Amino acid sequence: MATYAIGDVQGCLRTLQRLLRQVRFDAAADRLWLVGDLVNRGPRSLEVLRWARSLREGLTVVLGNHDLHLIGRAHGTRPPKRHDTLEAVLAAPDRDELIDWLRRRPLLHREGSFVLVHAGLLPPWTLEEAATRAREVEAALGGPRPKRLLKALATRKPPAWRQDLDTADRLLVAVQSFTRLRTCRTDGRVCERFTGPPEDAPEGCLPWFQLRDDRAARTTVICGHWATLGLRTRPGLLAIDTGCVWGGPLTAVRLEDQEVFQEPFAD
Ligand SMILES: [Mn+2]
Repeated sequence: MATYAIGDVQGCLRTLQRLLRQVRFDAAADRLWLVGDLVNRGPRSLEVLRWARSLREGLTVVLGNHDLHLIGRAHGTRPPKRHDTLEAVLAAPDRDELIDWLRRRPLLHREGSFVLVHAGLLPPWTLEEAATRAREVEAALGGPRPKRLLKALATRKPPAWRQDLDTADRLLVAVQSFTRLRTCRTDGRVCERFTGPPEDAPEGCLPWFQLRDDRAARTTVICGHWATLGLRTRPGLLAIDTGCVWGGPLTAVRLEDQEVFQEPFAD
């Protein structure tokens, strides 16, 4: 039995299937961890969602910004974006089941010495605080009235993190941190617009993982979201978005020995 962590799939089903063949993935014995952004921009989001849901307990997936965008579109809180490739999902006969399944996925998964998130962990947060912030979002998004949070996400800008934020602002900061974080300032303020490689970051904006010491907590954070960062493995960090949807490879890491597997883009 092995556990494989895989980077941002974004509808690239064929590349994903080839990668699973390459590692000889056995759905009956092995486990998969996905960093989120299952959907959008790529060609086969609907098929990826159906496949993911069919794996049941064998799959752990955390939500990414594109997954949240899809949930928002399905609930009518977000307008389409120019490069969306979500129409097949939104028109599917099983759309409601798929969206309901998706909105009940976690934002953070912690198991053994690993933490799985889509984008990152806000530097001022301990692992315990991050897990608490994630549970709060999951209760709001996975509960009976997700629309309140979805509307806030579509219309309001998250403030800078402070301990004394009210619930609504705490939720916004948490969603932003788990699903969009790349660089931030030493005081934890997120540098929102920057999406390039770390060496091009604006003055004072540093990769979030340089402002934390998860290694000291004997923890390895597994994340995706930052294609221009690319594959970055170092003690305490496995950043595995290698930009499959942009024609790059799709990356898997076997967590037991941290061996890296890559499959060239095939969609
Ligand atoms: Mn993302």
